[in-house]
Amino acid sequence: FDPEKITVIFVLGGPGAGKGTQCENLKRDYSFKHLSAGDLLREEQDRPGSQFGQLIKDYIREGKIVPMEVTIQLLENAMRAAIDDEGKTKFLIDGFPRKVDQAHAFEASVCPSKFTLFFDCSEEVMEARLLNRGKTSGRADDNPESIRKRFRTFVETSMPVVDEFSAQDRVVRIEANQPPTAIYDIVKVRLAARGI
Ligand code: UP5
Ligand code: MG
Repeated sequence: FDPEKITVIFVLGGPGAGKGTQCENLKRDYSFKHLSAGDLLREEQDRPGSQFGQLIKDYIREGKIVPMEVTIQLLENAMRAAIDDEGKTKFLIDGFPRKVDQAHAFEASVCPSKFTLFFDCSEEVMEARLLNRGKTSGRADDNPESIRKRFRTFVETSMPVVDEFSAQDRVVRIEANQPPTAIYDIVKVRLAARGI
């Protein structure tokens, strides 16, 4: 992908921080394409004949990170399919990269990111949101045990990605312990400051 034409913004944050919710707002109001790595993995899991179905299912339930070969291929395919005719496209890559080596691989082999939007939310608040969603979501990982594992993976493995980007001044951090509309108001201001 040509970084002159393609804009990639990573959207990170713990499980239930509100990544998907805010991406939908941005997709509605800006010309972003929203690609959720978790959604792409769940689609691949359910695709008849997928050789990765069982693997993805096991990893998601355990809150573990699916090998990046699978996720990067899914993201790359989805990006190719979503690119506009003239080639200029802005992507929100939601929930990826979740590991430092994934960040390096994606930026080297697919496209460098412009910056990362990081939704910073307390575990207490995220847990309440996920348990509430779990009543109706049907997601195999919205149960107390999987949530605990997801939090652990986030702290141990995914936060280092945010820390590394942060040290390079490539993170826009948003306080996410507040109602969705309040968060979104801040997001808009902070994006404008970055020329979006
Ligand atoms: N909600 C949202 N914002 C709110 C607010 N401000 N106030 C009150 N409620 C709010 O929101 C979660 C819930 O909270 C919803 O009910 C929402 O209405 C409410 P959502 O916007 O969905 O939060 P999000 O951060 O997107 O939470 P999600 O559960 O999707 O986060 P995860 O990061 O856990 O899930 P994801 O789908 O990205 O990944 C799932 C699994 O896939 C991972 O654990 C991993 O096993 C695997 N995976 C990989 O292996 N590799 C990848 O690259 C990506 C995923
Ligand atoms: Mg999500």
